[in-house]
Amino acid sequence: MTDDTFYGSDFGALEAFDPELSGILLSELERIRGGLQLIASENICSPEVLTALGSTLSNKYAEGYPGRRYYGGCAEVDKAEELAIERCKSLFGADHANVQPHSGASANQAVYGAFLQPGEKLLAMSLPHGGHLTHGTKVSFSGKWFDAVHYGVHPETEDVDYDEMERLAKEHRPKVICSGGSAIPRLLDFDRIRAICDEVGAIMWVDAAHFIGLVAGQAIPSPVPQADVVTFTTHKVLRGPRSGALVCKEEHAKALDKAVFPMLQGGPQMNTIAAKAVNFKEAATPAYQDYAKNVIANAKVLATELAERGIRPTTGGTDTHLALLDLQGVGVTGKEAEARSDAAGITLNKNAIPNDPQKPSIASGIRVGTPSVTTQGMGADEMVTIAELIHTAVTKGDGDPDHEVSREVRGRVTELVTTHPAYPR
Ligand code: DSN
Repeated sequence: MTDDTFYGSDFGALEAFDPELSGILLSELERIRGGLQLIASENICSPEVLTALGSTLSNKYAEGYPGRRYYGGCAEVDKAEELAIERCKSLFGADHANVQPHSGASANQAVYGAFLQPGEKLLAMSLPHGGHLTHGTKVSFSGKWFDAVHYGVHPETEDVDYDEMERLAKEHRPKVICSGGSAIPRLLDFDRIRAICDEVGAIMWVDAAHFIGLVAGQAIPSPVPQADVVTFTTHKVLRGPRSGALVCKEEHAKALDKAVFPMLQGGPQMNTIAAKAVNFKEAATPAYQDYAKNVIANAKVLATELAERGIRPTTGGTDTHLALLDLQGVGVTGKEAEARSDAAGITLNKNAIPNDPQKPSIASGIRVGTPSVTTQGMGADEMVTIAELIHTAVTKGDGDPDHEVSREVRGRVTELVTTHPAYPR
């Protein structure tokens, strides 16, 4: 070991000291490598991001903001956070960025902290129609402490019902209108949402957690010009560390910064902030822009191919990285489909579809996303194969890994991930 050995990525030392835990880390790596990862909210971040995450910046307490900390010794972490902030602002053309939220949920909490008093009104997409727990559901702080009203999707198009959003906005005069969610396959109409917010004097909050990576890669329109505040996670299509961030208009910077710290969080995770800086640099490259476009192209092929096999994408398809699939036509529940896919080496999740007759723990749908398989370099041909494998596993498998269908599909999955490996050796 030389003086310039980098402390923070010595896996051999961990293996020697703690074979039990290092074995789990290796098994998880093999799990990622061994199957198809189709969870729409996951991705395979770079070794460079992992290196920053596993660095000595993890040790540092740095409550406060760069140049205004409550601890000494912050000169280096200040530089890391300043880099992350500048890169984030430049990537999204934003007035202001806060890179301290520990997660998307924390970034969302900051919006409540900055703009709403307990009991005040929020208008957001309903969870069963594709929203998010932190958008005012009763089981979350957001629905317990704030008065949330929800719009949904249009019964015919299954896309966001902007007329309902407008009607409810005029009726309830919410202080904040939230758009975005976890299972919305179509682009949002930011001009229309801005107009509705202006009509009732509401703050326009876009939770862009799912699609911010597509915005970063210039593959879809950005909400930043219209929105007062945009919250997001950094680990989905964006492909950074598991974390959150927000960007906003200058006039809201102070209130949101105060809401993140000291209102909600203590010491920021400086190693994760460093990893976000690396990620923002990666996302500004032409290679990442190609990636973002390919993510969408792949999702469109996957949705079309599944539709041809009788598995119907809600809204008729997708403009983004994900498709929400209605399994009622093939007579399988989301829960069964998730288990059958899992047994065949395909990781995806059951998901409620709009007006789902099943309870959420069973669900009538599945959600599939292409961020990870696109990172692995898969393209249209592989999407056709994946659609065929999902269809086979879901309609002919039984959830038993030893079932003939599970074994056959797993064999084909192995071929795909062997030619397109995650974390190539
Ligand atoms: N759990 C995330 C997702 O899967 O979309 C949202 O928080």
